[in-house]
Amino acid sequence: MPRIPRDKSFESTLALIRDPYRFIAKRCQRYEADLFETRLLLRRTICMTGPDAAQLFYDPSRFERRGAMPKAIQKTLLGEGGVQGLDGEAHRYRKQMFMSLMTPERIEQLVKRTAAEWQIRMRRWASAEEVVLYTELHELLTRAVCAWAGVPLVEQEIDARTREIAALFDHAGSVGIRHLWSRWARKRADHWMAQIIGNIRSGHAHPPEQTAAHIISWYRDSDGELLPPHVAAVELINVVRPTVAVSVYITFVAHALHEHPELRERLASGDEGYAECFVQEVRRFYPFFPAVAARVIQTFEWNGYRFPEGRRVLLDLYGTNHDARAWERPGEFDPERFRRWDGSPFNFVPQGGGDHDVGHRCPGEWIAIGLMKLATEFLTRRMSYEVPEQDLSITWSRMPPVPGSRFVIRNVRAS
Ligand code: HEM
Ligand code: MYR
Repeated sequence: MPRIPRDKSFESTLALIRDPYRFIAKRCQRYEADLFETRLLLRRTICMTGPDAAQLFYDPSRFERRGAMPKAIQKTLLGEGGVQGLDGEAHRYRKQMFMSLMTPERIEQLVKRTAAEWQIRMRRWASAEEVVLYTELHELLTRAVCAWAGVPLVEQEIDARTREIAALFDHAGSVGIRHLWSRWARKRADHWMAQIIGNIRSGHAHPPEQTAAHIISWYRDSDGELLPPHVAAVELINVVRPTVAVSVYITFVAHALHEHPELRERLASGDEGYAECFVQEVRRFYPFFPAVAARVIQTFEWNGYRFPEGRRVLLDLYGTNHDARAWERPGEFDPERFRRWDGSPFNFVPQGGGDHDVGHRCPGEWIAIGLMKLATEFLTRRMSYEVPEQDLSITWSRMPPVPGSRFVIRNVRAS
């Protein structure tokens, strides 16, 4: 039986933190295998990359999520008690709640609401000396998604709420003070959302029926009970937070347009098919969510390798999106490749892979794509701007790895 290659170092957590997006693929190349074993956060962990590994990882009979995510990520980014840590029937039941929010009509309404916020902010940007796009997008998206989701925002609180939501994804994957700020933001955000759920349940607030706030407040779980208030809060944040995190992808849209100005004309012509290919290539090309974690349910063999019960397994998302077995010239930014893409749920996994309903694949993909296309339209057709000299390099050790300058623009004009 072949043995899973073992990484030489005793504990690899530091190496992973230093280079979270390339850590797994680099070592797999070194060991000439799809997988290797190491110790991460003091636990033996099998790290895997590529489409075959993704297909294995997304077989729900092999892996469970219970207890797989590091506590530090649950105490910040994800929260505790949410859909991400559920398995089997309980997961499928809860997942339906999220999937029911993602109808084309509802997504169209979110896109429209977001377009209105772009219009308002664009006017403000026109009179500003310089605009930091990434941070501006946090507030723009917070306003849009809260309105859409039925989450009330008091005007005086918007700045603080925006910062809290952004801290959940912008500072979760860091160490030191930034990480502590993310933990504090999680406490504040959970408390805030639990209050909103309480107001709805007590009849003091009545968001429209189709909104996430209404649906989550009144959702009956697989046991027939309403979700405990803190769990409902975590799930409502699971809609708001990642929508604001689309600011990362939109910043990458702006980055890609800057790096490849020759694409602008084609995008500005309103070619829908090409815009779709462009945003898909942004999601493939840029690093964002590094890896997903699970645990082996019962010992099994795969390609002769032994996966023992309880072992933690990480699937490399960035590396899979750049795997040369699935992608020609993976390091080149080329939207056209999506005209030839085979549509496999295992080779293109920026937001996870496999099946949306049965597995843990992100239910927010259509929102991300919709908001990225809208941003492309604004940045190519509905406004003009200049990109001054700045540090646009991607900091590979940062999660998420937004450009150093956070993308500054100036001389913004509506067009
Ligand atoms: C799950 C990435 C946007 C809601 C996930 C997963 C990833 C991911 C990697 C885990 C997949 C897995 O465990 O196998 C992203 C990225 C986004 C994004 C990079 C871009 C900003 C969204 C949006 C929403 C959303 C807009 C909702 C409005 C969720 C939820 C889950 C999830 C609820 C848990 C699903 C489950 O456990 O079954 N996302 N996501 N995400 N995402 Fe997203
Ligand atoms: C969201 O769910 O809010 C959208 C994506 C946020 C990505 C933040 C990236 C840093 C988190 C590190 C996760 C490490 C998992 C092993």
